[in-house]
Amino acid sequence: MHVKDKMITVTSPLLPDLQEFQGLMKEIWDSKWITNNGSFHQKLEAALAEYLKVPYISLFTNGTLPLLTALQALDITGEVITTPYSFVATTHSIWWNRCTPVFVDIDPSTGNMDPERIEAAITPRTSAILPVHVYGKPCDTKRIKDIADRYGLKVIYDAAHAFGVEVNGESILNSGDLSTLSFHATKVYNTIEGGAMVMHDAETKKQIDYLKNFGFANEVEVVGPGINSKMDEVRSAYGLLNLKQIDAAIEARHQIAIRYREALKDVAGISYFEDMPGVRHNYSYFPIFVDRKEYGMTRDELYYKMRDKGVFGRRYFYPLISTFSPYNSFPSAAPSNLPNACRMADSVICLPIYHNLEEGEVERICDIIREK
Ligand code: T4K
Repeated sequence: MHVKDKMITVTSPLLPDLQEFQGLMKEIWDSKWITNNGSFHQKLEAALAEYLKVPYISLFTNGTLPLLTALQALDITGEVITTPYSFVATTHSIWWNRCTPVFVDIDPSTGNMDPERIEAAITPRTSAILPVHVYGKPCDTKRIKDIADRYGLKVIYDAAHAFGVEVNGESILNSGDLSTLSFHATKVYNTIEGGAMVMHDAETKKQIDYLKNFGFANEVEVVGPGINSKMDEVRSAYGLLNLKQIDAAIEARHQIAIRYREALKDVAGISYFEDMPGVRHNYSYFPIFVDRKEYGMTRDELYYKMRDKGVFGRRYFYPLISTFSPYNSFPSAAPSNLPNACRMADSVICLPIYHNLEEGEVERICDIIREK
């Protein structure tokens, strides 16, 4: 198929070498140990803790359950301050814990929750802040910590997009009380479905490990209202293999981001984020923002034009979570409270970016955006 005709999707999964994977499957078949904290699970936890530069990590079966479990483990009640500019799982985790999400606006220069807005949203019912490092761009963790400390609030970071992101050599995942990751097929690092929680101490890891296994501390003792959210051996083995190629995959994405920025820098009405100083980015997404007046076309006109030509970007994160039921009836969901988030959601297109997106494909995407 000619590059011109090929359908290009927003992402494409990083896959381990099939033969190597089959070799590990043989080991699992021989051992007959296929889930419940098996040896591949233990190896992957150790390898990820080292790669991610975090003291403790607990694997999960996806990126939603560690969010639910984090709120549960920290006994969060009442109101949780969060961002409307994320994937809906962020807010659902609050709702599933019978808490009330309180939306605050984002900083347009990062897409992340604006710390300025957090303090004004705190009430006597607030018990936690749940920010998202959206697109893997680090939140202002220092200011968020300062506010949380002053008001005695817990901080749980939804770091679903932030695999491998570092600030001045330190993992972003060490911020807050707990951080959660997604290893879904569409993420920079994937275990097909999968996720994890990062914590600071061994005691918390023990509690979380109990909670993800129904609360069992041993054969006869249940220490809390746990759930089943364990990762199995097959996906742990797959994850170990993918970890070997993650640095190369992130570098390939970096090169694609450089090409996009170079090709789009003179297109009036199209903007994008630059790298942040001191940050090791993971280039998990490449959002562009369309200014209708300057570009001469609406975001949706460009989005559908790209689709017509076989380029399937995505409008992450449109619509805002705050527009979905049941959240849209909350006072904090009013568009007047969230002008920056509304503007970003209405102008964003995430362009295709993945480890083996070819140079010619990037050119083809940029040509579509450049031609009017
Ligand atoms: N917090 C945040 C901030 C999140 O972004 C997410 C998930 C979560 C929490 C929850 O984590 P998980 O429980 O999902 O682990 C995707 C993902 O399903 C979701 O994981 C992700 N965020 C969200 C932003 O995007 P869709 O519905 O947009 O994906 P889908 O199926 O349309 O796939 C997009 C493109 O990827 C396809 O057009 C082609 C490609 N693709 C996809 C899959 C699944 C493949 O090439 N192969 C595949 O197997 O939600």
